[in-house]
Amino acid sequence: MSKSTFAEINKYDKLGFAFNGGKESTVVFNLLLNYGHYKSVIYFNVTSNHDFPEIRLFLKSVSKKYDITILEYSDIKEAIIDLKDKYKITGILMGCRKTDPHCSGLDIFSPTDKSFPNTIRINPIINWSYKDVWDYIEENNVNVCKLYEKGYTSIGDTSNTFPNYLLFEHNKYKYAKYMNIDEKERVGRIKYNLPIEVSGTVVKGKQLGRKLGFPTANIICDNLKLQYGIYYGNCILRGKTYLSVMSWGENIHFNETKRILEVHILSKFDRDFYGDILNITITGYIRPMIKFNHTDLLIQQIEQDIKIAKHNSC
Ligand code: ADP
Ligand code: RBF
Ligand code: MG
Repeated sequence: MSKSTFAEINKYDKLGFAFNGGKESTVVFNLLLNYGHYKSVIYFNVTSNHDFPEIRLFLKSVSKKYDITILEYSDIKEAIIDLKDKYKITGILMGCRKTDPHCSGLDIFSPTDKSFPNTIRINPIINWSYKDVWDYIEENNVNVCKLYEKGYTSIGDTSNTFPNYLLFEHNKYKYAKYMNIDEKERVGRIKYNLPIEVSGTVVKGKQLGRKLGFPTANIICDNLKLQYGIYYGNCILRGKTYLSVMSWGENIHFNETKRILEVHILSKFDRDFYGDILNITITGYIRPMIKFNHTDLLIQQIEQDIKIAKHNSC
């Protein structure tokens, strides 16, 4: 991104700006303040019932500080139609980067896809890396949403976005800019929305969980719509509710190919409870399933998962 890019952008008569309060749109807003005509832009955001309160607060504070109005829509296509119709916009500024889903083919100026109302998407930071974004934020003292201080590296909404487990150290999350593996930016985001409730009977397995130090109640649930990974939540056993960590999928560390839900309850029990029913509510996501180089590393990571579950659920 250079000044000359903004010279091109400034030729557009009336621009919309998809300002969602995430780090990229905040950087584009800052570029607009420095090089563009921010007062003549039409700001909008596509909101949902699951928006983070921190994002709402952040957008409110920006709109107050810079005296801008941010229009709210519930659907992006509806938004484009309305902005074209009412405000005669000829393009939309966005904070997309190539590493975002469906964005690898985009350039700084790209028309909308055939399935969208026709306009030009303008992506000033399309070629920036995760590190580029944080370097800019730091160099320009840009104020970003508080969620980035709580371990989030990429933000969707409360049903599908969790802190990045790679930032969890010494029982707390580090600031987002300290996550230094660009490809792991979206590791806290999932495809299906939480919470999810699932019930099942505890079945017997190879009894390996207890050898690792983490007995897991195994539940067969073939129709669980959830991406494989490590989660936390509550489970009710014989009328009592317990905090639990769970793994869902194939235990690739042990070359297993059968998918299974395993629940490790964070409480000690005197005896087994095979045959009992567990009512499970999965409330949070921790990380993907991993094949480690050594089983000791799996054990260490499970200890860390438990700390994350306790930290995130209080
Ligand atoms: P399996 O391979 O049969 O699942 P595990 O070694 O994983 O064997 O042990 C799980 C069993 O241990 C559970 O089915 C349950 O009956 C019992 N158990 C005891 N304490 C716990 C706990 N804290 N969390 C889950 N299961 C536990
Ligand atoms: N299995 C894996 O193959 N990879 C993992 O990263 C992994 N993480 C787990 C994290 C937690 C919190 C729990 C409870 C289990 C995890 N498992 C994982 C499943 C583990 O392999 C399984 O519980 C044992 O093999 C006993 O069945
Ligand atoms: Mg088990």
